[in-house]
Amino acid sequence: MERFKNYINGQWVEPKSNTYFKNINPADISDIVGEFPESGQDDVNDAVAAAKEAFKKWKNVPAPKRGDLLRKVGDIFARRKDEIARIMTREMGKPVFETKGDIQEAIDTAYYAGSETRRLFGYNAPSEMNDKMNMSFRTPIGVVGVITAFNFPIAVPSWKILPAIAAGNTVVYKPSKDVPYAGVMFAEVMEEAGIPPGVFNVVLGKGYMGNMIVEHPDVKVIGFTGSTGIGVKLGEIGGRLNKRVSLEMGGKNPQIVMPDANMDLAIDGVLWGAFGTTGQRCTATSRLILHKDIYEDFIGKLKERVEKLRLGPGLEPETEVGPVIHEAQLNTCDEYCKIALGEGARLVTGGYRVTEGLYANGYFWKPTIFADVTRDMRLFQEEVFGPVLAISKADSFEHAIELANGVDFGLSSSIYTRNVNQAFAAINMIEAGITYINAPTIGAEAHMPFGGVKGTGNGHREGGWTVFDIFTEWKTVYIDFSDKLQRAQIDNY
Ligand code: UN1
Repeated sequence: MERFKNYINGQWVEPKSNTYFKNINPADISDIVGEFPESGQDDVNDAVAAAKEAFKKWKNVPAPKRGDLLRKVGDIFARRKDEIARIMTREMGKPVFETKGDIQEAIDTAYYAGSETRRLFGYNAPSEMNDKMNMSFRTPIGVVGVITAFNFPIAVPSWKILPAIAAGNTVVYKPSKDVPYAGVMFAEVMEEAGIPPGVFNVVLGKGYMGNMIVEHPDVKVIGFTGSTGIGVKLGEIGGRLNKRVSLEMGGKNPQIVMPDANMDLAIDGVLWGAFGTTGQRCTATSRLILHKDIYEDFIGKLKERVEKLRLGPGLEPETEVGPVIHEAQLNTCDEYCKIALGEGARLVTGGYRVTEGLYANGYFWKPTIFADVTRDMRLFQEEVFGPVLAISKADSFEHAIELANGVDFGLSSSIYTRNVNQAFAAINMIEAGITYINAPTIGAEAHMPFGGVKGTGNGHREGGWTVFDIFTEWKTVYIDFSDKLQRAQIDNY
C-alpha cells in the first residue's frame, strides 16, 4: 500500500508524529486508497515556519510574475485533469464527470487569479489639501491557513489557495481527512509549476489540526469551508486571537417552482441540484418549495425521475449518483429520515441504504424525497449534506419567499418562473448570497463572488475579486509635496 508524505518547504517529508491513517474508497471499503500522515503540532509548526520564511521573498515578487506561475498551475491541472479526476473519484466517490468539473473549477480559478495579478487595483483620491496626494493599495498579509471539506477536493481549496498566493501570501493547507490524496496532488501541481519552496505547504491529518492552524501565532488569516459546528468554533478562536477568519459553512438551499415555470426544466434543475454530488454540496438544493397549484403533479413526476437515477460507484461511466463519503454520513441520512417520519413528513421515495450486490461494500444511500415538510420540522431547518430532499407547499409567491427565508442559512437559492416581475422580486426578497433564476442552486463560477448570509458565513466572499478582500490588507499613503506642515482638518478649514 502506498504511503504518502506531507509537503513542507518544497520537500516531501514524513510526519514527525510518525503516525498514519488509512483512507478508503467510499464506493468499496475494501479498497484502501493509501496511508496518509496523521500529522501533529510539530509538523504544523514546520509548515508554518517554512511559510513564514518564504513570505519574506514571495511578497516582493512582482504580482504579475506570481500570476505567470499561477497560469502554469492551471496548465498542469488541465494536462492532468483525467488522471486526477479518477483518483479523486476513487477517494471521495462522486462520478468522474463531476470530479473533472471540480478540477475545471480550479483551472478557471488559476487562470482567473493569475490574470488578476495585473489588476490588484488600489485607488487614488483627492486630498483635502493642496500639494498632497492620497492613495491606497492592497498588500499581502502573511501566512494563510486553509482548511477545507471533502466534497470539492480541488476546487474549493483552489478558491482560497490560488488568490492568497496571487496576492503575495504563503499558505499552509490542511485538506479534509477524507481527501488527503487530493491534497497531495494539489502539492504536486504546485511543485511542478515552480511555486517556490515554502510558499505552499500541505500538512495531512484529521480535524484536530484545524485548531492547531488557527491557534498558531504566525498564521494571520484563515480560509475555512466546512460544517457550521466546526466553523463557528474556529471563528471563535480566531476572534479571540484577532485573526481574520473567513467562514463558508452550511446551507439549506431552496428551489421555488411557480405554476408558470417550465416544469420539465424545473425537474431537471432539482434533480441536479439535490442529487448531484450525492447532495453533498453546501449549495445543494435541500428544499423544494412548490406552489400549491402544481404540488402533487410535480411530486409525481419528480418521483419517477428520482427513481430512475443511476446510483453506483463513481468510476462506472453510467453512474449519476455516487456513494456518500463515510459511514457517519450514512447514519446522518438515516437519522434525518427517521426524524422526518416522526415529525409527520410524507416519504415519497428512498429513505434507505442500498446494500445488495454491487452496493454491498459501499456507502450508498437511495436518493430520498420527503413531501409535506413544514417550517417547524428539523428536515426543513437542518443541513443533512446528503441525498435527502424536503418538499414544502406554498400558497402564494409571498408564502414561497417566506418559506425560502425561514431558515438560519442563506447560501444559495433558486426560483423557476417565467414571470419577469416575480423573478426580480425574488432577487430582492430572498435572503441568500446567491440566487439563480431558472437554474439550480449549484453551479457557481470562479469569477463571481461566492458566499452566504445569515448562518452560512461571516461576511466574506470568495470567488471574483472579492476574494482579495480576504487575503489582503489595505495600505493608505499620503504624500505631501508642499514642503510645509499642513495640519489636516485644521489649517485647511
Ligand atoms: C461547495 O459545496 O462547498 O456552486 C462548493 C457549486 C460549486 C461549488 C460548491 N461550483 O455548487
